[in-house]
Amino acid sequence: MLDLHQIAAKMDEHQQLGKEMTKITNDYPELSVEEAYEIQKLSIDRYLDRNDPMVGWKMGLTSKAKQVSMNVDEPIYGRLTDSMELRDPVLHVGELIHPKVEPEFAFVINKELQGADLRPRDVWEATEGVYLALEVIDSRYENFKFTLPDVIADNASSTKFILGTQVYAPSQTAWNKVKTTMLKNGEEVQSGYGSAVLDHPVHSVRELAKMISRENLSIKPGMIVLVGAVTEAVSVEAGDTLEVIYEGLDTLTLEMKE
Ligand code: 0L1
Ligand code: MG
Repeated sequence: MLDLHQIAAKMDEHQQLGKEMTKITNDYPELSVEEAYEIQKLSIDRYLDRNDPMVGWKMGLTSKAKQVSMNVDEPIYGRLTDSMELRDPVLHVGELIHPKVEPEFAFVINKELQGADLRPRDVWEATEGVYLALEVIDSRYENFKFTLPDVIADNASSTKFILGTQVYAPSQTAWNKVKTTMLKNGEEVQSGYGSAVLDHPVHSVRELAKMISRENLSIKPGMIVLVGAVTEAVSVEAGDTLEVIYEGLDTLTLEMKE
């Protein structure tokens, strides 16, 4: 019998230990998206019980290419907690399974955002600032292979993230036009524009508010929203250095260590 609490406990254990597991849908092929979001919530409740509070949300599958590859027509969301935020730009890969890094933007929200029909200006009015950000994703499933309910239950592969030092005024930049280039050990590996995120990152925050409103949830003041990847994610291992150039703004660097 499907026991969401039991699956959430297992998910949490594998996330904490950085330990691979087989897909939930191998045992429960009928697992629904709604049940998967419940598993996600129950597993994150366990973080909260360990005094690891929620600091924000992340959006995933925000590029058309990723949606097509997973045969879905809407993004997914995950929950970010304090322990996921790196304090220094160093990633210890020994604690992880098969980490990948992707460039993102993070919106910091200072006014509650709720509902299914927000306008871009509602989001801008509630955005205190925008940070450049890197997200580390590390699916708990073997070979990074999963179905939609699996990845939702695994908190949208959330693992770690880091924000740049500088905060930008939301109106300073056309965030959809920011060119982002990722160098791994000095070699260009990916590049893209902010428009890869649902045409404009602001739409990602609107979409998040819409999706969580189905559970009567809202984006609370003080929350961070990682809006989604600007380029494909890049696999990393100990000894690698990633530099991500956000043209006209700044460069973020991440060092991979054992
Ligand atoms: O942050 C992301 O876009 C990841 C969403 C989950 C899919 C994946 O792990 O590639
Ligand atoms: Mg991401």
